[in-house]
Amino acid sequence: MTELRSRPGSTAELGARRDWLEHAEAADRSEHLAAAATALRRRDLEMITAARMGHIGGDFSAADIVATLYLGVLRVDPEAPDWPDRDRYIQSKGHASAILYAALAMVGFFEDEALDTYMAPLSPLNGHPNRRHVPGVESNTGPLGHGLPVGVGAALAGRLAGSSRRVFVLTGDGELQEGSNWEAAMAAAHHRLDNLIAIVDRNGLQQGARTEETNGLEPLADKWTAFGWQVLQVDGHDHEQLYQALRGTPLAAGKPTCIIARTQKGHGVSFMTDRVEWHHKVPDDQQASQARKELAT
Ligand SMILES: Cc1ncc(C[n+]2csc(CCOP(=O)(O)OP(=O)(O)O)c2C)c(N)n1
Repeated sequence: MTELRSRPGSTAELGARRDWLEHAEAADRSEHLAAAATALRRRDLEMITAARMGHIGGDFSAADIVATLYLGVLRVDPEAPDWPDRDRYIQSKGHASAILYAALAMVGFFEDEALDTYMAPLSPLNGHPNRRHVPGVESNTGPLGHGLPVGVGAALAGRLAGSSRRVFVLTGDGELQEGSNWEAAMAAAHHRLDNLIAIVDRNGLQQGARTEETNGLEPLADKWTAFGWQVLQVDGHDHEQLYQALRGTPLAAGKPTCIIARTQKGHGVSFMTDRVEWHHKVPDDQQASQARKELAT
């Protein structure tokens, strides 16, 4: 198996980008993050088209969140991926691995060309992320409902170690039907984990159906509030809203934060948007070419 190595100079590059974003006008920041998210979607499309496998719908709903986190929010170091005080990003919706890998490559945890091996035999870039094989991956995920419990442990460990690290967990909304999330939510409030931020990719679709038709989640914000969390709702495709919400965490001392990001599955490509079949459908040649055109700007 190929060992993935960081891109030389990526730490300084990412630091400069994060500083630039912090001091930029809101409109410039949004434009920069939007361009990055579109580049991630383009790369993701090529990975999935080449592998003939993947979860493009959930990748595209999360792309703006992932771009904003990696470029503007997370204190991580691509050339020192195990730096103890780094922020932890746990992508609990592990099936959306392609968008995570594309982001890790974009900021330099490994070279872009490794993405061409996505899901190939012996590639470290499996369909579900493996922290032993991929620098920057903080937790193996795939079985839904595990990321938040792991995040609670990481946040508690951070506090015990006296670290200023924050722990961000991205969950799908269908994923919230797993009871383990609610045990974790209860424990996080009990331990007053204000260094823990859950982000819900609220695209309204799961595999094969709408969440509200399968096992309804609403009133979702009230549920998190009742579990003792501070809750914020944002447009999950609005980069400035995402940037301000994510950078503004924790929202309250002594409470974990939940950001409910309203998104669309397949966002960015017209014929995939809010279409349940694009959970894990692979574009044919004509669809891929149409998608490329729509993602060209
Ligand atoms: C415990 C578990 N059950 C079933 C699956 C199969 N599975 C993979 S993705 C998915 C749907 C997830 O829906 P959601 O959390 O809303 O993710 P998104 O729509 O953002 O892709 C399912 C059922 C799984 N990975 N883990």
